[in-house]
Amino acid sequence: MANTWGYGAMTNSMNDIQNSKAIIIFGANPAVNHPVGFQHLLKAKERNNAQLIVIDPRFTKTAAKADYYAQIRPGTDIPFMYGMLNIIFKNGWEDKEFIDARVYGMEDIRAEAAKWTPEVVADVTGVSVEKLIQITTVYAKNRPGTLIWAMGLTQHTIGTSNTRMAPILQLALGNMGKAGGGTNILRGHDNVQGATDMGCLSDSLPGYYGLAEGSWKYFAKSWGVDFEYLEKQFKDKSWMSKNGFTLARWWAGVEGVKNDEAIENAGTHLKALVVLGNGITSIAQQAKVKEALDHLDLIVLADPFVNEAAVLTDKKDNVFLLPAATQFETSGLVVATNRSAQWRYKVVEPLYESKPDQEIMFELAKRLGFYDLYVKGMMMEETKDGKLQMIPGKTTFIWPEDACNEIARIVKTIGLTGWTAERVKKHTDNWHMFDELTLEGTGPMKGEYYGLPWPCWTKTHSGSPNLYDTSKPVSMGGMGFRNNFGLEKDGVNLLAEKSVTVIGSKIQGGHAEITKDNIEKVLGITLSEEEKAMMGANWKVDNSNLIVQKCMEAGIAPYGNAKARAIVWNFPDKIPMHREPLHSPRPDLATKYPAYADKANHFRVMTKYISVQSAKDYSKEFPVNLVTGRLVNLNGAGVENRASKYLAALTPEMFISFNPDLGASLGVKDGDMVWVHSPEGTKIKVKAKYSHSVAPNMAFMPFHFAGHFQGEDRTANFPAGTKPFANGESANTVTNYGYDIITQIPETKGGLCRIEKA
Ligand SMILES: Nc1nc2c(c(=O)[nH]1)N[C@H]1C(S)=C(S)[C@@H](COP(=O)(O)OP(=O)(O)OC[C@H]3O[C@@H](n4cnc5c(=O)[nH]c(N)nc54)[C@H](O)[C@@H]3O)O[C@H]1N2
Ligand SMILES: Nc1nc2c(c(=O)[nH]1)N[C@H]1C(S)=C(S)[C@@H](COP(=O)(O)OP(=O)(O)OC[C@H]3O[C@@H](n4cnc5c(=O)[nH]c(N)nc54)[C@H](O)[C@@H]3O)O[C@H]1N2
Ligand SMILES: [Mo]
Repeated sequence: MANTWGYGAMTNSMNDIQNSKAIIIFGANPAVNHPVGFQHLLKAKERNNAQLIVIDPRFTKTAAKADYYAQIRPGTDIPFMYGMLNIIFKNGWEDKEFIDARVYGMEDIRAEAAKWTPEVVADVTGVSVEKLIQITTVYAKNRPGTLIWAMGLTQHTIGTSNTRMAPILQLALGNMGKAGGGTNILRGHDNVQGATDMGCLSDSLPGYYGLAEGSWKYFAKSWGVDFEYLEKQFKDKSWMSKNGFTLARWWAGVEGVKNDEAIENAGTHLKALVVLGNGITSIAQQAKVKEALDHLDLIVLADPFVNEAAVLTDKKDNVFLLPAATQFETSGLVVATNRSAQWRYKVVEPLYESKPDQEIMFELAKRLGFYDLYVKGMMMEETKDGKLQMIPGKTTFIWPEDACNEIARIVKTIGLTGWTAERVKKHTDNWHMFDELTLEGTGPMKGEYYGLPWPCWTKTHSGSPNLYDTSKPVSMGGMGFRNNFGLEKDGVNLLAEKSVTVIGSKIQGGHAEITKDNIEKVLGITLSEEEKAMMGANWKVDNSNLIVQKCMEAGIAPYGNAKARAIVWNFPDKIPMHREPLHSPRPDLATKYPAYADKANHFRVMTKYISVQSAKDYSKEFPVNLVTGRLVNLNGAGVENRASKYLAALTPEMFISFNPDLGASLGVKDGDMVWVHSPEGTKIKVKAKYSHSVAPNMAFMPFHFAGHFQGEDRTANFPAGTKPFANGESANTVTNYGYDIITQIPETKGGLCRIEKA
């Protein structure tokens, strides 16, 4: 998400969940996918008598530990949450004071919630009236409550709306900005938070700076590179600020791929694919992915294992496997799910001829002729007067320390200024000196929180363990909500009300984000001419750091103190609205809650919604609701683990699990081979596995397998000696078409399929 803070970042921490009185989980299965972190939830139950509530279409291992469980129909979490709000508002259980002082637009939410009576919700979600009332009552009466979500909410055409709805529920209950509360989004891969923060996204520069010209100019300056040089790398200037392709849809940009999905790519096509750290078979629409791979001029796969893209494609020339080193063979800063930094030390030198990723990228930059510019920023520093210079006497860089210091120097939006390599190493080395519950340090680490969770505003700042907590001074991680969307909207104040003062702040109530223009007025200070000369235009692009420094002196967060927005006026749905999945088992509801209008040029690709949904009643031919997800012994595309004899032995074959009742009606026995057909006309051959955890009209598949494609065993394509111990069809060959309207994440949870005995 381009404008994150709340979309993709955990507001509190796994540890802080031990402070919760209630834990509600929408679409996450931490017992399986975050088993180490799950221990904090179990401790919350044991020590705090926390009520654990799980909302999931499957009775998961997490659900097995829950006090309350609701078997929801995939893609109907918005109705479920509106149903909760309906009950909350009807009983006056909302936190009125919090809403009035800190939330914008709750009235519109209240009006929408009024439509979602428990009876309407029961019809749409499949969860009974009694269960909805019971869960809502338990959650509302046990505060603070934390709300956890993961891929069960995001992987839908309405994924973004889902991830807005959940914080709105928390805001209504006053559960934000508190220990034991918050929205705790369980991040996926190791360091995925760091990867997102660094802008591994096609719509933003690092640190969520976006792609506006001002952002490019700030980075050009901070990297010591001419803006004009960067501009020249694009076809014309306008392309600098346009989103690129996404991981989900790059295949549509390859020449020769048959599709009717118009692309907007400056009149050209993609010809080469370089992959560092993606399994490729984890992408939806594998038949399209394969077609694209076959049509590329060049494929480079840098991976410690054989990337199965090479097995999937029929392309014989210009496919290169580069041996990338693993995380154990390199070092650096990684970011945990709660925004904490940790240092990772190298365990062994890179084995054989493998190279760590940065060296592969350096070599590539050398061949492409921009290596000097690529590494220059690591040898620069800010001078006292807010200018930038090459560090005197420095002729080379030390990896990865200088890279971390460069990031700390430049990325101010999320407050990485305090993340110097030296400080982060000190935290990791002294991790035993931090409290498990509060993350606070003792002894030499006193006054800091473990891993300096961002925002870590200055080189001496404590880090911020719980976002939006006004009960702590800013110097110890306190802050209000961010002021990112102006001071008022249609005459309504967007800043926090007078009652919301961050402890120790010189300013009472809400205030704007701080710029060079407003700093004197907002902080009530007078700047010297010298200070004015060195100060950047606003806190995000202020190389002198003077704005942040003045804010710290005044006890305020530089990003302002505003209201959280329940209404996002620049999104297609201003408040979250229910829309049925494109392939819905309830066509009657698809008419009532239709998908979005088709969207041209969505990350450069025409993306279809209503035209797919309204084309026909898919549920007749494809009556089974399909959910995909994870297993504990396998990860992602799965090649890493299937290459381990012992992990592979736990699930030696790809399977589809469904209820014995469905099995009986299909005439399929446990262990039979079946064909799974998709509405796109693709099919996979997998083993049937009975399971009572899945509702009778549903099926579940893991997406960790590859090597087979639509019934064909392609594993002969593995170079000698590299074939994994377990191989099979990728679930993504039959996951249905559908992409989120904002992020373009594929709708891999909640499509339709038909199962037939093979
Ligand atoms: N062992 C293991 N651990 C992993 C991973 C792995 O591959 N293997 N992957 C890592 C990564 S990258 C990630 S992103 C995380 C993901 O972690 P999770 O999000 O926990 O993973 P999933 O199993 O994909 O989905 C979670 C649950 O969402 C449910 N669900 C599906 N549709 C819906 C819906 O519409 N509503 C609701 N309420 N629930 C729904 C599914 O039944 C499933 O139980 O796990 C990380 N941890
Ligand atoms: N149907 C369905 N599809 C899904 C999902 C789902 O729930 N259902 N979940 C989605 C989600 S949330 C995610 S995150 C993706 C995950 O899918 P992928 O991003 O494909 O995840 P991994 O399998 O972890 O892929 C990582 C690849 O990087 C390689 N690798 C490991 N370490 C290194 C390294 O240090 N350097 C380099 N260069 N390579 C390395 C591994 O060998 C592997 O090939 O799948 C997505 N796809
Ligand atoms: Mo993920």
